[in-house]
Amino acid sequence: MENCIFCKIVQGEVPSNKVFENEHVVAFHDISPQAKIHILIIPKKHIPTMNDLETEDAFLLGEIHLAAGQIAKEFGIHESGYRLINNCNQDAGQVVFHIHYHLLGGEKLGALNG
Ligand code: IU
Repeated sequence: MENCIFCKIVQGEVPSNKVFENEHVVAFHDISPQAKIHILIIPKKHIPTMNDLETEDAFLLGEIHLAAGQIAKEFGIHESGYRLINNCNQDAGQVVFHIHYHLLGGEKLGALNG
């Protein structure tokens, strides 16, 4: 998609600090980390939000989870623990409308309910 920053990262038109890539998925360090380890995992396909997923895209969620597990292992946090979060639309704080999952870890994370 023409004006999507994450599509540009996928295409290599915008630089990123990539930690994982395969046929369907790319992962890179978040530019504004909210935890010691904060990595974004995205499908290469442009899908704006979770609401826009089609049945044919379902396997991408599996790819993202598999990538998350592999990345967590590489960063040595698969045993200590980590969080995988998707923000969908404004109330959740989504600002980039190319579906992405935040992998957060490397420290004790706060409870979701505060
Ligand atoms: P959100 O779920 O849409 O709120 O998350 C967007 C994230 O993308 C946010 O954590 C930003 O720091 C991050 N990000 C990035 O890593 N690189 C970019 O070029 C842009 C945003 I724009």
